[in-house]
Amino acid sequence: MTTKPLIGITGKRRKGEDLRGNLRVMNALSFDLFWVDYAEGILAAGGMPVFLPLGVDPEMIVERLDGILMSGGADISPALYGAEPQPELGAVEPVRDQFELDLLKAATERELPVAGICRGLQILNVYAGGNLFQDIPPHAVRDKPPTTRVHEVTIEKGSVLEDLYGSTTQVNSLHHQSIDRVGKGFVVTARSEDTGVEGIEHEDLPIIAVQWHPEMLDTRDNDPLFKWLVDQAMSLAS
Ligand SMILES: [Mn+2]
Repeated sequence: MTTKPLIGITGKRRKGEDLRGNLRVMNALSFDLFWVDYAEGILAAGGMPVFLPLGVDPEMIVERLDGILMSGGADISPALYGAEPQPELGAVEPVRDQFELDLLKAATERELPVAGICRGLQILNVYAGGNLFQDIPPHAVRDKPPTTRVHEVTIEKGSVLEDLYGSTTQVNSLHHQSIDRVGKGFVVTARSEDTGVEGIEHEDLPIIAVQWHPEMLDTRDNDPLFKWLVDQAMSLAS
């Protein structure tokens, strides 16, 4: 196949006034922002990254995409999993939350391959009816470079993640939230030493997600998660 599979990548929206170096005349304008490292990981794996602006129609874009990468970012509104906000909750982005839930609805209906990273794992879990711990400080290691592998993850035998990473792997950890109750259809296949959820996969659909950030590690360009997503998407695209 000569055509590369199209992998949609989610981002976030900011006002111009919140962006350094922005012209003041554009303070009231909105900007959609995307991390380059996710796109680089997809490119290295042989895919074609497509940044998804928040205004795009989820059903229409899903018809054109071959896979989706749900990226990291802000905390998810606790109201979406029936919880009250706790004091440690960070700023939430309801427009992004709703866009991503609609995107996942459209993607799962079409059985599109989906990979989730950090917030991406969390929104998949919330989409599936699970909930989150709103603050788990030991995993928010933000005083070291994001390439730093700060804890081990143990991976379930026979899982997709084991196939990709082996039975254990060392990972970075920038998240201050994590999965509490797992959503319907998902199984936990990776955990940290303190038993926190670090990876999930779907029982029937081509969906896997991790709590760490493979796109920030020095192994990014050979990371098996990006390869898995592109390979899955390729079989759909061909
Ligand atoms: Mn962690």
